[in-house]
Amino acid sequence: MISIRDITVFLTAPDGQNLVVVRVDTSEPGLYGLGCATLAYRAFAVKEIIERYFKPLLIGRDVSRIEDIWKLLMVNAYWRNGPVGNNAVSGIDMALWDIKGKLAGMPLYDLLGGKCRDRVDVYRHCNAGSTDDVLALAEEAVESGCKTLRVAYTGFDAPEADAAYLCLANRCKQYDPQSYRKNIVSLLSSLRKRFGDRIQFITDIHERIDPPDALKLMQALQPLDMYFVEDPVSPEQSLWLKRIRALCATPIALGEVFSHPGEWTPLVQERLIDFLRLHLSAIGGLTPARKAAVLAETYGVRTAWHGSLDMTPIALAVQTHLDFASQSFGIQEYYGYPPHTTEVFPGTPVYRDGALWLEDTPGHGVTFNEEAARAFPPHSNPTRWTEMRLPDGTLHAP
Ligand code: GCO
Ligand code: MG
Repeated sequence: MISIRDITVFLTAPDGQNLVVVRVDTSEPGLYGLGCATLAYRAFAVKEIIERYFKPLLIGRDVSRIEDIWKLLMVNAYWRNGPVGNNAVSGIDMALWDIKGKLAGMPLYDLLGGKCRDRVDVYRHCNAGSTDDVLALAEEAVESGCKTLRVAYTGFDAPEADAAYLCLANRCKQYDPQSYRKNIVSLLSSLRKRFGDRIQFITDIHERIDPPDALKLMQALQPLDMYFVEDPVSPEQSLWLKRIRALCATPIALGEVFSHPGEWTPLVQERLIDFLRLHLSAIGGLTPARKAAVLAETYGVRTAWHGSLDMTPIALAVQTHLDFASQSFGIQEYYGYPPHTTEVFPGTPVYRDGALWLEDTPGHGVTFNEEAARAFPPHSNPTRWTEMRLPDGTLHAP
C-alpha cells in the first residue's frame, strides 16, 4: 500500500491574488500530488483547516482510496458543504487524483474515461471603459481564434468608467443597476452589429440587479441570441428562475458561488439553467465535479466551469481534463494568467486557436515552483471589492 506521508500547504500571491496550493507526499520516494484549495479571500482559514485537522487525520492512509477519503473529510466536522471547508477538501482531493494519474501513468482525462473531443473551446473576456475599446479587444480575441466572447463595461454600469470607483477589472464599488441594464444591451447590440452571427456572446450580470429587472434584461437580450447570460439572480433568489424561464429564451448560466449539491441538483433536474458553472475547489474538488458533470449530462444541461483568476492553474488544468472527458461539456471560461503565475506553475494549460490544450503528462500535468513562489508572499488585507453599493448607499450582492 502507498500511503500519505506528509501534507504541506503553500500560500502565494504571484500576481496579487492569494492562491492556496496543497502538496501531498507519499510513502513512495518522489511520488507526490498537488491540489488547489484557493478561497482567495479566506486563504489563511483554509490553510489552518488542512494543517490542524486534516493532516493528523490523513497521515498513513492509503492514497488510492479517493472516494473514501473525500467523504471522510466532508463529514469530519459533522457540519459540511461550506466554501472554506470544501476548499480544504479540494486541496487534498485534487492532489490524490494527481497521484493516481502518476501511478497509472495516465493523464486525468484518461482516468476519467478518455477524451470525447479533440479541443476544449473557451470564451475570453473583453472588458473596457468604452464601446470602442470593447470592440478593439473583441477584434483581438477573434483574431486569436476565439469564437465566444464575454463582454462588459469595466465600470459595470458606466460606458466611461470613473477609475476612482474601480477596484479590479470588471468591478466597481458603486453602480447604478438601471443604467447598467440599458448600457449592456446597447454594448451587446454594437457587438452583434460588428461581428454578425459568426461570434457568440456572453455577459455576466453577477447577481447585481434585482430579479424583476433581471427578467426585463433577459427579455431585452433575447433578440441578440446570446450564448448565455450568467448569474441573472443570486442563489438565494433561484426560484425566480422559473419565472424568467417561462417568459424568455435567453440561456442561463449559474453556479460559481455554489458549495452544496442541494443548491445545484434541483436547478439541473428542473432544467432551470442551461449551463452549470461550478467553481471546482468550492464544491470540494474533482470528485464531486465529475458527479455534477454526469448529473448535468443526464438532464441535458451543459457545463461551463468557473475559470477565474482566483484559482490556481492546477484547478484550471483539472477542470480542462474533465472538459475533455465529459459528455456534458459546453464551454470553458478562460482569462489567461499573468506571467508570474505561469512562472510559479509550470505546465499551466496553454491557450491556442480559441481552445485550451493539455500535454499528455500523467496526473493533471501542473507543477509548483516552490522557490519562485516564495518571492510572492501572500497578503492578509481583507477584500474590499465585495462591498458593492447602489447610488443611495445601499449594500447589494457583489
Ligand atoms: C466570473 C466571475 C469572477 C468572480 C471572481 C470573484 O464569472 O469569472 O464572476 O470574475 O467575480 O471569481 O473573485
Ligand atoms: Mg461570474
